[in-house]
This record gives sequence, C-alpha cells and structure tokens, in this order.
Amino acid sequence: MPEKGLHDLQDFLKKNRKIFIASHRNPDGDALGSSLGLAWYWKGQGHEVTVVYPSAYPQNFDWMPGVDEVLIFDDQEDQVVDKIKSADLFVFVDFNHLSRIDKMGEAMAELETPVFLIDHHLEPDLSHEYYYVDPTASSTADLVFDVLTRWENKEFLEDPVLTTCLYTGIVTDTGTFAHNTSSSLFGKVSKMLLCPIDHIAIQNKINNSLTEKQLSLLGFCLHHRLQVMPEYKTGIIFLTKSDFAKFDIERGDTEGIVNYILKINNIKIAAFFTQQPTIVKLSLRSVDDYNVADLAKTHFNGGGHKNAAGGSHYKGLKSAMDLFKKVLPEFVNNQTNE
Ligand SMILES: [Mn+2]
Repeated sequence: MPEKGLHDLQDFLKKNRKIFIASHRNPDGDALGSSLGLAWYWKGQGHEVTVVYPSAYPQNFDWMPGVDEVLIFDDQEDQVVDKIKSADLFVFVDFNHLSRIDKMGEAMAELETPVFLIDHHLEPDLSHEYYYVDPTASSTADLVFDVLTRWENKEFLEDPVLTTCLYTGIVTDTGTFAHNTSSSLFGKVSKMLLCPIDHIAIQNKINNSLTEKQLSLLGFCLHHRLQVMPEYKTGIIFLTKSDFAKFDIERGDTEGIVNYILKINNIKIAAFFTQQPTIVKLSLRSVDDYNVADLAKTHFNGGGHKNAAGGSHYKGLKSAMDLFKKVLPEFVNNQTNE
C-alpha cells in the first residue's frame, strides 16, 4: 500500500489550517462521501475546510451532510480561486492527477501548497508531500476509513455523520457490494455498522432515486440504442445529440446506464457513447480480466480502473463507434490469450 507522510500530516494538522478539498468533475457518491467525510472530520477539529468540485453534483445526493456548503468551480470560479490562494493544504480526493480537474487544476498547479492525495485510481501521481493510494481498494471512502481510524487509533469511527459519508462512498463504488469487494472491505463495513446509521435508508437514497425521466431514458436506451456483439462479449449503447434534446437530458441523467449492458448473459464489456456538444464521451465497464482502462487510455484519451474507465473522442459519434469496433477484436483477443 503506497503511502507517504501520514504521520507528518497529522503533525501538520495539529495547528488550525485552511484546508482545500478537491474532487473530480461530475462527482459521484465516492467523491462526495470521501470529501464530505474528511471535511466533517477536520471541521470538527477546528480547521477551516472548503470542499470544491469542478462541476455540480447529482441532485440525488443533495441529502448528504455538508453538501449544501460545497463550492462548484464552474459556477463560483472567483470564490474558489480565493480559497485556492489562501489554502495551507490541498487535498485531492478520488482522483490523482491535476489534469482531471481541468481549469481548477491549472489555478492550483501554480502554487507550492502541500498536497495530500488520497485515491484508488490507477497510476497515481506520487510526487506529492503526502499520499495514501491503493488502486485495489473498493473506493476512496475505504481509504479515508483506513487513515482516520489510524489517526484516531480506533477500530471504527464513532461518528454517524462521518460514517454515513464513508458508507455512501463504498456503496456507490461497489454497486452496493456487487463488485470490488473483499474480506477486508466487509471487515471495515461491519465495523462501520457498529455506528448508529440507517444503512438500508442510505442504500435506498443512493439506488432508488431515479426520476421518471431517467427511467424512461433508460428504457429508450435499452430498446432503441443497444447493440450487442456476442462474438466479442460486448454491448454498446449510444445517445445522439438529438436524443439529448428529445429527452432534455441533464447532468446525471445518464449515470449508471452503461451498467445495464453487463446484465446480459455472457456480456463482459460494456460501452456507452454520448454525443456531447463538442466531443463524444465514452464510458466503459467490464468484468473479469478485460482491462478497459487500457482501451480507454490507448484509443480514447482516457483511463480509469481495470473494470470501469472512460475517455473521449473528437471526431464525432460515428467515428468514435467505428474506432471502438475496429480495435475491439484485438482487445478481446489479447485479454483472452493472457
Ligand atoms: Mn471512487
């Protein structure tokens, strides 16, 4: 488990500090849970903490503790830049490279402010002062639990707000304990549930919170936009610009659609293409040893995890899908031969 300076960081935080916590664009339940959990913890110690996301969070997470105080760089750039300039510590949560936070990252890169990186994505940037990274971890929340229990010298965190945040991160990134689980994770979760949280209610808030529009869109995708290629154990869903207009698709409405492809028997690779105003975005999911992060990195300027990755393409939807179908046979063959 690569880590650096956790003890020094604890010392650094013995004085009250201005802490700037950043997570990635389109923050998910893990980005939110990990960052809000850390913010709650440090605020409780008297630090001044700001949580910032490059873009807005999905509305179905509006119940999370402290989420009403976060800043969104896209909407509040001046305010965020002031916070960046005055911070004593940057914390990078659930992403591991400044390039993942675009313009906000550029404002941060100019400063010498120390960085604490806590993340579970592949290929972390280990040039920072403090880090705790593990690409095999279920979620960043899982790692936040490790660090805080170590700092507190406790087996579990006796704080329902903090535990709610971290539990949300784990439930989100494991698909409610369907993947990325391990004996070690279940051990931690069993300790979390010693804390009085309504874990079933949290799961319901995360999983059963679609709007009618979102469910209709899912139906449309499965009925009209699904292509299955059994020979490559692959399924594709795509959405065009006019689909976006027809369904009035907003941020977050397409979240999770890609996962439905893997519900088909014998399908191991899922690709979801969306035609955005200027680029085509691609979300990839897989099971077993199909390393879609490789595919995203090699052909779609992206990356991610072995079984969950994403990328983009600049030459239109048809070109993106053609490229995917062109490189797919070799990708599938390589993975099966290994
Ligand atoms: Mn995560």
